Amino acid sequence: MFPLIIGVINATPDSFSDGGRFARSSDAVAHGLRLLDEGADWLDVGGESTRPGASPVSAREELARVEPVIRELVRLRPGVVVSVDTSKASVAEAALAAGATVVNDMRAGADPDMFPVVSEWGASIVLTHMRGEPRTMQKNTRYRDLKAEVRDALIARRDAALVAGIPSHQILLDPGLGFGKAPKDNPTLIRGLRGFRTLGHKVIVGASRKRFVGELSGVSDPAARVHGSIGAALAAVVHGADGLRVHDVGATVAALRVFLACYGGPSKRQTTPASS
Ligand code: HH2
Repeated sequence: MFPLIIGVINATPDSFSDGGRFARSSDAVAHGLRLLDEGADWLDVGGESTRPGASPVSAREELARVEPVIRELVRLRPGVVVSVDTSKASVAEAALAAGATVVNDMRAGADPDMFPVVSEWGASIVLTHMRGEPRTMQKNTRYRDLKAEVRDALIARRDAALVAGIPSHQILLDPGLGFGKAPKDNPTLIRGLRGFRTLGHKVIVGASRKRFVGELSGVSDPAARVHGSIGAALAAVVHGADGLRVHDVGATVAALRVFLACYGGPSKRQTTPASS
């Protein structure tokens, strides 16, 4: 199945892979339009970097970065699926009011107001596994049983989201590559994606430009990790990913078209997450 392609827009000054390139909202919007034209099904707009060691930003600052970008993208491309990459319920709520329909929450509802906001707005949510906080998450990357622990943590957050009234089909799961994981853990999680799918939700994955891709491919500049990122993306699709969060949309879509035609299997497109 052709996966959902989620194009990344980092409206931040400090993201690890493209920090500062789209800090001006007009640049972020132009980038988003380009990603749609290249084949993105959905755009993920973030205003706070979650790279290891990143410092938190205030809700006010985060919102000032993402809201105008979301509003303008929705105005220019009515019906576009936009997620807001945030862990703050207040930012999520304002982004939903601006036209986003999905919340991509790396902290999986740690803010006690997050699930109620998502439920009230009838939005979808991506629940990602992250151990600890971006500033410290790479300090303890030891797991007794990596796949089981990630799965159990996702089940716990999924159950909490269901209790808060978010419908099951509006919950997506993500094992959180690079978030509190040792380099060797990321390929293991990609190989284990089918195990997460058995939980009954779409599973998305973000390998794009990450450090483990750089280490495996020997490319230190994150922006030059496109080839390695595509390698991870193709493996993720083979192992059952429903969606790929990527920076290099055009290159990934082209690689997938060829790969899926040659590899075989259905090439039907995935459907984007619903909002009620
Ligand atoms: N990775 C990043 C940010 N958001 N969301 C999901 N669901 N899954 C991911 O793997 C994921 C994510 C980190 O990448 P990026 O946005 O490029 O960098 P930064 O956090 O420095 O802005």
